[in-house]
Amino acid sequence: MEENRKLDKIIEARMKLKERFEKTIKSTPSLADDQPLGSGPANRHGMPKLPEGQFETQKWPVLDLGYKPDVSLERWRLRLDGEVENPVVLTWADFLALPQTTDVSDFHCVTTWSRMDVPWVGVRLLDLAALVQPNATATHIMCYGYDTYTTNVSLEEALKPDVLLVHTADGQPLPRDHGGPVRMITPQLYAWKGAKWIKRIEFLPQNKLGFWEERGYSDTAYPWRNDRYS
Ligand SMILES: Nc1nc2c(c(=O)[nH]1)N[C@H]1C(S)=C(S)[C@@H](COP(=O)(O)O)O[C@H]1N2
Ligand SMILES: [Mo]
Repeated sequence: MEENRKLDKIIEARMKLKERFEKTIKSTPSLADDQPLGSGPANRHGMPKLPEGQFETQKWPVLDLGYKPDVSLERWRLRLDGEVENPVVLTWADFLALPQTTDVSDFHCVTTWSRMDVPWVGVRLLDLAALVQPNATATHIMCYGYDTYTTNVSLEEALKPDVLLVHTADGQPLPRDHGGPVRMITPQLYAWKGAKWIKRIEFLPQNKLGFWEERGYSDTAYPWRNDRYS
């Protein structure tokens, strides 16, 4: 069946990508730091649940550039391009037809609040990358929001299984305030690395700074290193 072959191809491409980045992923700070900064029991990656300088909140504050784009599902598109074999533009139906991942993870904002154990549903960045097949020359991604926001992420961080493009949070469609219809989440990095209202992911042959990274935020953004500003 056509659908099965498509899925097999995604899985095969995903395994290849995983292999290519396995070593660098394993040595990234959020997995390999032997002296991570923070407190509380270990999270599922062995890091203290509450990173240094953070406090837990039950609320979910809203932070953005002040402009919240209103993107209908009919108009919504996600472009994946740049250093890839197979650039695509996905419609909402295309996006929902990709393998869906359910996960629970923590959300650490650089302004010091952490929202714990958020249930999410969405598509792994890894599965999107498997679909477009990054060239061997690709090292980073630049994510673009419908509001003109940009943020860059290295591929060894972006391809971790926790990194999702989510359309559902707390069992509800992702609210527009928080980046709905779809935003990215990066549980192992400060939350500004996850673009709300995401519309494009460009694979890059070298690093390039995004909106906040250009304005003095850390390029790497590791919560357990208190790595906030550069
Ligand atoms: N498109 C877009 N994404 C964005 C931002 C933004 O201004 N525009 N702000 C970032 C910052 S600084 C933070 S802390 C988080 C906040 O997400 P929240 O409003 O859902 O809490 O989104 C990040 N993603
Ligand atoms: Mo932020």
